Amino acid sequence: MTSKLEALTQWVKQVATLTRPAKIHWCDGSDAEYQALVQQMLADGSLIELNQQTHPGCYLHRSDPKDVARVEQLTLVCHPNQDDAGPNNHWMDPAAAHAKIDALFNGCMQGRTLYVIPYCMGPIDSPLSRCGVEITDSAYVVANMKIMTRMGAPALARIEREGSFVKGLHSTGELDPERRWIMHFPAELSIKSYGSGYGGNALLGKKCHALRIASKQARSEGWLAEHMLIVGIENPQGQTHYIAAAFPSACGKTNLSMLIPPEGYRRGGWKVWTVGDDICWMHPGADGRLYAINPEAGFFGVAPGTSDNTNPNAMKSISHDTIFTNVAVNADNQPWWEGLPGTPVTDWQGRPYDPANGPAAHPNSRFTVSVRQCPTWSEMTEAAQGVPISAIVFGGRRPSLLPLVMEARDWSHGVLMGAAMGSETTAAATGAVGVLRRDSMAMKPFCGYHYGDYFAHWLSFDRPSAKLPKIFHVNWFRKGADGKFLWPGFGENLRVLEWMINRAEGHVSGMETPIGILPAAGELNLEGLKLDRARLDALLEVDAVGWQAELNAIGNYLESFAPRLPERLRQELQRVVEALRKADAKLAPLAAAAS
Ligand code: OXD
Ligand code: MN
Repeated sequence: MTSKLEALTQWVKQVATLTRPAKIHWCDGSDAEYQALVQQMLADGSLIELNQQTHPGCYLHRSDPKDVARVEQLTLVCHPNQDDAGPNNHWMDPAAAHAKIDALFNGCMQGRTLYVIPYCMGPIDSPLSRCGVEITDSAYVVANMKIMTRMGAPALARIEREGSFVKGLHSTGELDPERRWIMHFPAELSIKSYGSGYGGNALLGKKCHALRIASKQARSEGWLAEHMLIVGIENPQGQTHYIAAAFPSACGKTNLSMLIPPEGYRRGGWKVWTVGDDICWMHPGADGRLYAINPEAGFFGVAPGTSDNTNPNAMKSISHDTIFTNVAVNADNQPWWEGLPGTPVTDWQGRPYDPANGPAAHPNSRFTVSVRQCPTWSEMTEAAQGVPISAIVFGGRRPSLLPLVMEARDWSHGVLMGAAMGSETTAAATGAVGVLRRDSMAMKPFCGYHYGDYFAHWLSFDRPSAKLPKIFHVNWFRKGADGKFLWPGFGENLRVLEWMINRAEGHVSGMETPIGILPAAGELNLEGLKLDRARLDALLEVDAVGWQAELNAIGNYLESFAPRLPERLRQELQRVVEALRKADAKLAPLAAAAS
């Protein structure tokens, strides 16, 4: 088959000449095609059938044990000019990069099928959506792309109409970590990925296209491509506010996007609507507000820790028609991971479970499932114009210092809060876990260009005609002296989101502090929550001495983006430093008590 679009046909031919596949398959995205691929993978062992009585349509894929997470050191952004990549990216000269990776692609698909996957990121008829074509030799990638994107015939029709698309070339190669690269060429709107079958490295629509390439496109076209969930909060009056929230990988974006309101809120008529759990594209609308779409059609969620206690909606979503990767199984051949009741019998590598080998499920094991299977799925995920955003939230895992919630005084301060974000590392990327690292806007692994230019782009949205959302910073992970989390998290986070909405609507006034606006006494609804005064004080404490050190560290970090660090951000930091200096050396705990 060929395409009406000559550029696409030519590119597929060129790739086939280089990679020499046995067969070429153009994906139509149909259910029949998906089922045929599943049967083929069951036959060749790349998928294992799970218990079809308890989990109909669910399968397990075990990856190569050395191919289980994103690999940041092998992920390159190849701008013609190295300075444009910034210190936040690994860079290689585009010509050298092409030569290096094309040598690996040479003949790599011999005996394999080359799949052509046309896909659309975002609702198929939305002007905010963007299309791409991924070429891969992995049936597992095709099956995942079918769930994660709008893939197949309708996407191809749009690509042929528009004439432009992001080109992504992927081969699992030999899965040899020594022969692995994930390369981005933003100026050419292209991606080349070799040697990994792992989600973020191989499902090119996700991190590679929807974040690294799209962030660069967004900068030139005046929008934002962000590592954010999108959640709708409907109040008892039937009004829905949409919130976009950025957290680093494996910090609970999926849980927050589909949270279950606490009992009292549920009874009162509050509802939560899930639009997306990982990526958000935001465009200024004609009315000056920011409108967001979720470019994805599925969740590629972290399995461990997901349970009926932490995320019942995710559990319902993945009870059927789900691909699991690197989870364990129990005696009844059901998927199992740490945090679920029961015991595993076979670990993620297919060995009889032995605690001496570590966790039964890989800490970065995943589920791939359509967003439509989520009980809180919002019809607005299909809205061509997107949803208006009332609040932007930044957050990370911070065991100390950062309060439960604080609001930026204005947009510049909010951009500073995002730029200053830090979090303890997780298993979503290779490397040490639990180390504090700065991760501006949770985009450290995903911003396709220089962070200094990216901060300037964020600041540029602050125009006279703009009606921008308020910006907040949250920390669900603050710990007490006993080393335990102070805040219960999960569904209770709605209490904090309600405060944000009340702030956005002007119903509460908050309390100014040097670091931002915190909830004033009585403004957080704590009804029905067992949280004593001392814990609340600890959650909202502003430790001036600790903050001085923090602001110092933020300043040093931001200066690593000089000379491209916007002066406005430097001034904003200076303003906070001054405000803190004027405040008492050790502020009395700024408590907001429940009324
Ligand atoms: C993800 C990640 O897979 O951020 O979403 O690593
Ligand atoms: Mn992510």
